[in-house]
Amino acid sequence: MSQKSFNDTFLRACHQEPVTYTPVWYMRQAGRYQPEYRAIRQKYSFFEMNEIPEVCAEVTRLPVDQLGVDAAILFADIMTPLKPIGVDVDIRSGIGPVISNPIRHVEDVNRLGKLDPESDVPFIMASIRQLRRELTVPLIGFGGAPFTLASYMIEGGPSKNYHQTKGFMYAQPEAWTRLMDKLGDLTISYLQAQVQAGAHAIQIFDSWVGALNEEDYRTYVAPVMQRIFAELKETTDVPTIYFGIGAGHLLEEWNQLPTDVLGLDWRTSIPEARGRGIHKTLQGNLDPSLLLGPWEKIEAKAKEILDQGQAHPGHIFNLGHGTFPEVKVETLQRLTQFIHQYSRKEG
Ligand code: 1CP
Repeated sequence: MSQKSFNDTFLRACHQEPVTYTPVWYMRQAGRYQPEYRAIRQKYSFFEMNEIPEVCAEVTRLPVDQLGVDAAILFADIMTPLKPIGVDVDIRSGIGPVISNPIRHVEDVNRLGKLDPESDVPFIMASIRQLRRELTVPLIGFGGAPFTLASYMIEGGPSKNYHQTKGFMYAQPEAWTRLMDKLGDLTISYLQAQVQAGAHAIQIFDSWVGALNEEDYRTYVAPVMQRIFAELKETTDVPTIYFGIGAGHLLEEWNQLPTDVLGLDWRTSIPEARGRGIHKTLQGNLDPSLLLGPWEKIEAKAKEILDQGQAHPGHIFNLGHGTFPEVKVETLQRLTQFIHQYSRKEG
């Protein structure tokens, strides 16, 4: 079918190897801004789309075919592996994950089961195997980090301030550690299974960990993240990416973790991160809201980010957070073309 050769530019950038242009993909590149996604979503619930490998693979491929991005990200959610361990989660349109049995006490933590990826989420493995055969760009597998998963499990849904999550962490530190350990085990086995099935890289989303200060991050979260990345390094040979929002103050902490790539949101510039001694590959960091602005402003900012990224080996262009329903497909198409063309000329 596909005669195109495999494009490994994204993987080369992860490893800080020379590239002929700056690779790009977009967080939430499969989603409601695409008419094709909306049409499929009308027929299925989120988890049905996720659990039928043909549909999952189709939605994963959509942005690669439509935008020309340099990597695909598996269509799933960070909540996907939590259902089989006893978390009653639903994804509601316009809201996100909603959990009917939130964690309140240590007994709720003890009740959580253990994930066996091959038997509990076989559809994820099947989707990855299918995509591995079809794609000509790398496939990114992913999972949520323990803090961010715990925030949904404790709050019962999206939150603005994470009071309940942090309250649980401060008030019940032993139960918190047990929860981090369980979610750490789950994350390791889930991500190892994705790599075994064929994922070329792994991104761990710690979207909400920026709610913690440095000291609390070090005490309550860094140990589990250290264990996850160290085990993945030891047992797999794929690059890993760590990403969070509003977490610029944690960069020095993140830099000590055995991960290859750090994702920046738009609040921390690439020169600032480099100036603070971050030498890993950086991924980011165009403010997704700018995609609603005039093309001239998008182009000027993209140029600036590309120039900053090329000043040091290892840059992957991305948004500072996920794209969203109001963004136009044409804007992302034009941006992708521009990134490829401009960075090639410069490079
Ligand atoms: O192309 C892709 O990126 C699709 C795969 C993907 C990924 C990587 C989805 C599908 N979700 C995610 C990760 C995810 N899910 C994160 C980490 C990245 C981020 O910060 O955005 C988080 C925090 C979630 C939780 C979640 N699921 C939210 C956010 C809620 C909040 O707290 O603000 C939402 C809205 C969802 C639902 C969801 N997941 C994915 C899609 C396309 C959607 C929209 C679902 C729909 O069609 O109704």
